[in-house]
Amino acid sequence: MSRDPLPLPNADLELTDRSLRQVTLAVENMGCALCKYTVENALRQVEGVQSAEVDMERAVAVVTYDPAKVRVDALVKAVSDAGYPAAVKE
Ligand SMILES: [Cu+2]
Repeated sequence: MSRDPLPLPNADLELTDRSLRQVTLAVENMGCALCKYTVENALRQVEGVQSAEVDMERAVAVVTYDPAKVRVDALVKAVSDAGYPAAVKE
């Protein structure tokens, strides 16, 4: 884990830890704040997930994960198992 105390100017656009990857999942059937919470929570409980943020307007979940610990398939499955059909967004 890197502990750089100085955020990069574009830290929100850059992954500070190069071993991590980011994927955007298209998520169906999210209708309210509880859905957002449920999907984010399902993803955050998967080992290897560093962060998960749902954007309700775009109907997506943006997930930052460690590819050495978890595969994208498992992220899709975690969301689907929580009741929200999901797929990797191209
Ligand atoms: Cu809901």
